[in-house]
Amino acid sequence: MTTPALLPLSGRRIPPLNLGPPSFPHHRATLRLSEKFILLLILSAFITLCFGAFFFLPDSSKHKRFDLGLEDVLIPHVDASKGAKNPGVFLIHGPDEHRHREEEERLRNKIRADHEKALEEAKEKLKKSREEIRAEIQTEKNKVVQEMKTKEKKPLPPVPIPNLIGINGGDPEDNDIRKKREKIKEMMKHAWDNYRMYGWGHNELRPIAKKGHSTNIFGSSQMGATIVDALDTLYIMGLHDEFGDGQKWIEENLDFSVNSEVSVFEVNIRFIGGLLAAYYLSGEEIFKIKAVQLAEKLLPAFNTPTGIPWAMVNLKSGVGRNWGWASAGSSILAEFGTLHMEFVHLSYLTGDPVYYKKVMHIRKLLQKMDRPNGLYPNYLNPRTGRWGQYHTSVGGLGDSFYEYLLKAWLMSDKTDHEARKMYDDAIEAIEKHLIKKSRGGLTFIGEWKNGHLEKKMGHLACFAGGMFALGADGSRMDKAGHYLELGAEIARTCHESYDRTALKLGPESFKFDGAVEAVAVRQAEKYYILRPEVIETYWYLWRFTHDPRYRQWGWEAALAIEKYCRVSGGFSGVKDVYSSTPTHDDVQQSFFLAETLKYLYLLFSSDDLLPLDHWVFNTEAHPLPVLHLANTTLSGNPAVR
Ligand code: DMJ
Repeated sequence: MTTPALLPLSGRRIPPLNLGPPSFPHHRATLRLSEKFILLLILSAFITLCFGAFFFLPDSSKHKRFDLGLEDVLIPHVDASKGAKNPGVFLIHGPDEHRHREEEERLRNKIRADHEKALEEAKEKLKKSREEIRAEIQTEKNKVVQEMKTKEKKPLPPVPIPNLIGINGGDPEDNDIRKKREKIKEMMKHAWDNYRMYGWGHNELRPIAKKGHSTNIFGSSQMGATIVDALDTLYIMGLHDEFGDGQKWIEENLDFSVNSEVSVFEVNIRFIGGLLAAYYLSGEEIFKIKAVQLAEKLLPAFNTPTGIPWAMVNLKSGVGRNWGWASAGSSILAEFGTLHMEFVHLSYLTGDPVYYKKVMHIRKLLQKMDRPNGLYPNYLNPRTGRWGQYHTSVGGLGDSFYEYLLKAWLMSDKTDHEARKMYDDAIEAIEKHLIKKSRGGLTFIGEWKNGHLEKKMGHLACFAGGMFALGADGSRMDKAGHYLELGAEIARTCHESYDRTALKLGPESFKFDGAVEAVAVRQAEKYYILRPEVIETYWYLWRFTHDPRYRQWGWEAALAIEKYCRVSGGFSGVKDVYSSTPTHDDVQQSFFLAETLKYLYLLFSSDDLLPLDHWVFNTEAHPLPVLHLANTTLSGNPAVR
């Protein structure tokens, strides 16, 4: 059989190809790379796949339903049922064997016939004109778009929702504290209203230029980062009209099918975390749906040889890559290690184990690796699975990895012992190698770089005071008192870093070097960009000790922000905290609304607002409920609010 010469579909010529499968007359045909050829290839691949798949069909007894129960999501399935010692081996004898053979033969014949039919159809297709094929492709495309739209509208399956405790109220009894809380709420309104007025839909706000702002972490499109990040703060403050405006914008505008390369970590903690928290607090399905849509777009980032995700992913193409500045093409510990909370909740809410599996894979891989001095280096190459530079930090690049080990345990109602063990081991190594006392008696966390300790602590590392306090209960050898004390010491050091400046706001990082203690030395380290970590630590320490100093320190910080960072168009970071005449950086960071103002508000609220035995805050301060086994309602029942 000879194939007639094909009309060229494009101007580019390709060499002749041998298209003859063994069961067909051998023939050669000269083709151009065209849609026809691609179609034929796809069809042949599909048929081969079907044929092969038959021989790999798993035995139905091994099928395992992915239940929505907590155990199913949080604990990998072990099917110990049916008593088979070796479930992979099946021996069939006698008449059964004969029937089995006949059945196999029948199926083989059917597959062969289907195969030949499909090839006939493919040949038919090749006879069509270019226009006809184009029209068919267009119809197919429309069908896919239509299917996707229907899928978007389809509600997710109902799941047991944890009882939600303490999502409203928190009114303090003390009049003075109540006024302080009101002041923080007013600051939130100022930040939000100005963003609403000048930056609506943009990722962030330039409060002085009074226009939108963005950075590369959010990619090139307007994703309304401030809206998503601020939602839960608005909700707990009782700013329901503002919350409603945000919800409307999300419903009508938040679209993830954009050709934009975003940071997987930032999008996870701010967007997925923010949407999930907004869903749990308000019960509005749209937030859950958007969170899941976005999570699906992040999944291609995990397509690396090791399963350690790329730092960035293009939301449209799914192509991932790492930051150019990261050591030897590495992914960053604090980035790939800060996905667990959100991903477990995604599996919990959707019933789809894919998210859970991705983060558990990362955990297992990390467990197997050697750690120099028991410390986790900040860089890991996703192609080779080897550490990059030996640099360990509890501040930038490392921080929230440790935080998420502890919070994975808390979020599982303290049942994820593996996470707790990893946290305890890591903290012991950190205490041994990185935590020191300065000459003046300040406890600080240094950074380990190529075999020596750099006596420098970043503002970011100040969150660890709160983490040590949060992890005190449940610590090894009942060292709860020790860790609470350690948390308090870190809080004091970070307060000193604020107190030793002209503006009473902390620098980006500070040194402990001879006479220099808790002070920034380099000009490039003197800025304050509305970061939350120090106030976060005050809040945790307040909850665990009720020592009034933490409210006092928090109030000092709030007043300093009000005095030096507030401008008519919102709040701005400052470039030098040691200069009494501050220069603004003209950026209102989304985390200022998500974290800094939320922690301040909670600091001046009573403890029954978002109690810590029911809620775990993600690293962007978005509260997610503890998945209590005994505290779930039946599937489909509305959450108790
Ligand atoms: C926030 O986006 C998160 O807290 C993150 O973990 C690191 N720090 C910034 C704010 O400083």
